[in-house]
Amino acid sequence: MDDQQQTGAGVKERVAPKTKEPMLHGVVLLNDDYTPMQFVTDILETLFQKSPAEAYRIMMQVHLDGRGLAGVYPYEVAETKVDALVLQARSAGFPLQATIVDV
Ligand code: TYC
Repeated sequence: MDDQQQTGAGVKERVAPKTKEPMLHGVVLLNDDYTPMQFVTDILETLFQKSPAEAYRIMMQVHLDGRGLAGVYPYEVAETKVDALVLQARSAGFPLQATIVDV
């Protein structure tokens, strides 16, 4: 009949916002001695939507440092990117690898 009933048992009062950011995961490319530089930059442009300049920068970072961040996504998207990368690399006969990390 009044406010008392509206806030009674079974009504959970919300203290946190309803929506929550999904945890983000980084896709990290790994260096190897056989995958051509051009193949890596192509993958970064097509699969990770990088500009040609950014794709080249990331590829060179991986080449020189051993690893580099290709992109940051919700887990299932990151997983799908890695699967597509590995499939394309193996189809082309290259050992390119990527791993998923928490960010
Ligand atoms: N190191 C490779 C080469 O010299 C190029 C390369 C860059 C390979 C980045 C993998 O993730 C990679 N051809």
